[in-house]
Amino acid sequence: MSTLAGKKAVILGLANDRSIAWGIAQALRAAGAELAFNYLGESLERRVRPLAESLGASIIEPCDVSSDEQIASFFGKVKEKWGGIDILIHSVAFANKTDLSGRFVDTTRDGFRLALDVSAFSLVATAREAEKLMDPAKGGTVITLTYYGSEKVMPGYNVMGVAKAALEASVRYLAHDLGPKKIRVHAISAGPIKTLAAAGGISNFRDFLGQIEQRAPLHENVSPEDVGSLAAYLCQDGARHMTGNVLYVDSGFNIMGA
Ligand code: NAD
Ligand code: IMJ
Repeated sequence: MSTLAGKKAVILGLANDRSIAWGIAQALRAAGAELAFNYLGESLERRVRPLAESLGASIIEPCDVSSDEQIASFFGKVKEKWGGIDILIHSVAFANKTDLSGRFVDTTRDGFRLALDVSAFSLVATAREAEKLMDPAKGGTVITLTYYGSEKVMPGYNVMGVAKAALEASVRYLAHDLGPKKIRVHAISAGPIKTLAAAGGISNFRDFLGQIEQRAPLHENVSPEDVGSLAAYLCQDGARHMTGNVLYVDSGFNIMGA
């Protein structure tokens, strides 16, 4: 069943084979999509290129989303090679490690700016580029990744929680702007998954995984593949009347009050 046959998807945020972007890439590819990837810096290029090539990717180019020039040059190359796109996956976040422990009240201006720039504004900047490459007759899909720490306090998530709140609000405003062009915008709120961005020195990460097993209705942790299934669903025609949502892949954790 090739529900995404002939669709062209840009995937931002692949780092390695544990990345959520990898689960999404595999699901989109399995549904028949053609894939383009970015990488951040040369050391990640060595990891990203073989993974991307194994899924037959035709475009693998650098893009640091904190740079307008790199965003322009990346999407310029996509336009050159493909002419247009149908799907944008935004799976990128960054904050200073020092801002992901201790007290949120101690966040510096620069730390706040960095987290919001890379983790929230980058969706706006890349959605704007995607809009130019999407055909308003066919429409398109933009998907970003978020976390429940945007809504409720998760100790240590700190400035990233504030960035995710801005990201989720951006999804709604983008959905309003891009709706007339049949471009649908969503955030997938994933439960904790042990990726580079999660293992990277977060001391009590295992406690968050344990909480899902103990307290979530489904008592099981989620995987990048679970997120990929929903992303593939949202990109196909059957989801054409959905936009602006935050959808949970968290074993139901978010519904619990105690
Ligand atoms: P990951 O480390 O595999 O992916 C994060 C990606 O962001 C990396 O590829 C990294 O290169 C990229 N990145 C960071 N700064 C960048 C920049 N300036 N320019 C371009 N790329 C940059 O980790 P992941 O867990 O797969 O994270 C993907 C997304 O999922 C993030 O938005 C994260 O907040 C979100 N998320 C993760 C979890 C989790 O528990 N792992 C849960 C919910 C949501
Ligand atoms: C991250 C920090 C603290 C608690 C956390 C997380 N919990 C979860 C995450 C409970 C699930 C992972 N997550 C949802 C993220 O969005 C992570 C973003 C992130 C991670 C790092 C680690 C390394 C670094 N900077 C980072 N910036 C953003 O230097």
